[in-house]
Amino acid sequence: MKLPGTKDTIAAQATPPGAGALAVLRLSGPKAFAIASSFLQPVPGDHGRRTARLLSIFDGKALVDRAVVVFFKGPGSYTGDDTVEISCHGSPYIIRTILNLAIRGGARLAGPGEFTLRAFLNGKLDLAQAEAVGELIEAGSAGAHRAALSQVEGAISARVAGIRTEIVDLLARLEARLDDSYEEIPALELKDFASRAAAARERALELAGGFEAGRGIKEGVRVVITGAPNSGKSSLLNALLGYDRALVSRQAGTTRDTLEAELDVDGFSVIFTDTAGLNARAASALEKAGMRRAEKAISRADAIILVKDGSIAETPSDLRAERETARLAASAKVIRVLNKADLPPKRAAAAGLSVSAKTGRGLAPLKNLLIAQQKKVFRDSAQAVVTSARHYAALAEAAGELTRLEKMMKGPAPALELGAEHLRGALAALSSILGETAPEEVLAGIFANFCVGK
Ligand SMILES: Nc1nc2c(ncn2[C@@H]2O[C@H](COP(=O)(O)OP(=O)(O)OP(=O)(O)O)[C@@H](O)[C@H]2O)c(=O)[nH]1
Ligand SMILES: [Mg+2]
Repeated sequence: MKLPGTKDTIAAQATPPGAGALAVLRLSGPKAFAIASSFLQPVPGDHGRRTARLLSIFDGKALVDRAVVVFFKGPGSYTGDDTVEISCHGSPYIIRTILNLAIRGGARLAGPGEFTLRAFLNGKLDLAQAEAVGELIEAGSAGAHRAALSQVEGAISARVAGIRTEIVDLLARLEARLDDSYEEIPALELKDFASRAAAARERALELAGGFEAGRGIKEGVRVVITGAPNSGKSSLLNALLGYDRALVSRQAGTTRDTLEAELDVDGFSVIFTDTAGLNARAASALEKAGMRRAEKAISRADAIILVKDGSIAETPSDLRAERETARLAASAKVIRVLNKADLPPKRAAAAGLSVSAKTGRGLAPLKNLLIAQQKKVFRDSAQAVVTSARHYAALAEAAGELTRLEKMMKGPAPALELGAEHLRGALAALSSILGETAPEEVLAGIFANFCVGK
C-alpha cells in the first residue's frame, strides 16, 4: 500500500452518507479556496463580516443550494492546508452536485482518513493522536470515549515522548564515551547508566501494561453466560438487558447458537454472550455443535457468569460446566450464580450469588460484582491507557531492547557499540508510535481504516 500524494486538492463529504438535515463537505489542499470560489457566490445582502459566510452554490447559472461556508487559511486548519468546509443541506443530490463541482474545478476525491493524514504529515498531530481520532469517532461508551479523547489530546504521546527523551540522553552519553575510546569508563558511571536504562524500561512496561484494560475499554468487556441446560442462562441475559433478547423455554437445549448483546454498565461497554447449555449427556449432533460454540466463547471471555439452578440439587451437567470453565477460561474471572432464587433453595448459599431472573432479585449485586472484578478496566480509563495493539507491540519492543542493554551493561565486558545499538532500537520503536519512523505501509494501513472525509 502506498500513501496518496499531498500536492493536489482533495474533497469529500465529512458527514455520514444518506439524507439528513445537514451535510458538511470538506475541501483541502493548495487550490481549496480557488476551487471553492469557482462555484460559490456571495448572497445578496450578506456583508461577509465573518469567517463563516453564507454563500450561494452555483452549477453554471443554476442555483444548487445556499450554504454556510467556512474558509480556514492554512496552517490554521485541521489539515494544516487551506481548507473549505461547506455545510449544505443534507440531500444526496446536492452533495453529489457540489462534489462534482469541486472535482470539475480540479480537486480529486479524498481517500479514507486523508484529511487526518495531511494533518499528521503537516505536523498538526502525531501518529498516536491521529489514530485516536478514528477511535474517538467509533467510541461507543463513555469509557472508550474518555480513553480516545485523552489520546487525541496527547496523553499517550506525552508519556512516550518522556521515555524517549530519557533514551536520547542515554544515547548521547554513550556516544560521547565511544568517541573517547581510550579512556576507561568508571564502574560507577556504568552502574548509573544501567539503572537509568532499567527505569526507562519500567516506564515503557508500565504503559504497555495498561493494554489489557485498554482493549476492554475500547472493545467492551466480554462476559460469557454458561452453565447446565435449563439453568436460566437466557432468562438471566434478558433480565440483565431489560428486554427479551433470547428465546426462553422450559425445554432443556433451547439455546443452540451463541448470542451477543451489548449493555452499558456504568459508562462501560459490556458484551454479554448467551450460550448453549453444557449437557453432561448431550444427545444430538446439533446440541454438541452448540456446546462447541459455547466452549469457544468461554475461552475468549474476560469474565464468566456460571449459572446453576438453585432450586434443584447439583446435576452432572453442573459438574461438566464447572470442569469446562476451569479447563477453558484463560484468565477470566468466574462468578457463580444460583438462579431461580424465587423458588425454595436446594443448595448451600455459599455455592454462589443468589439471583432470580424471574423477579430481578440479585441482579444489582451481580452487576456490581462484575464492575468490581473488571475494576482495572474501569479505573484505568481515567488516565492515559494504551488501546492500540500497534502501540503495545512497540512498547514491548522498546522494553526488550532496554532489557538486553541492561544485561550487557551488567555483564563482564560491556560493549558500548552494542549498547548504542540497543538504545537506537528502543528509540526507533518509541518513535514509531509517534509516527516519526513509521514506514509508509504502516501509515497507509492505519489511515485506510478511517472513514472518508475524516
Ligand atoms: N422460577 C424461575 N424460573 C426461571 C428463572 N429463570 C429461568 N426460569 C425458567 O427456567 C426455564 C429455562 O430457562 P432458560 O432461560 O431457557 O434456560 P437456559 O439456561 O437458557 O436453557 P438452555 O438454553 O436450554 O440451556 C424456563 O422455563 C424459564 O422460565 C427464575 O429465576 N425463576
Ligand atoms: Mg438458553
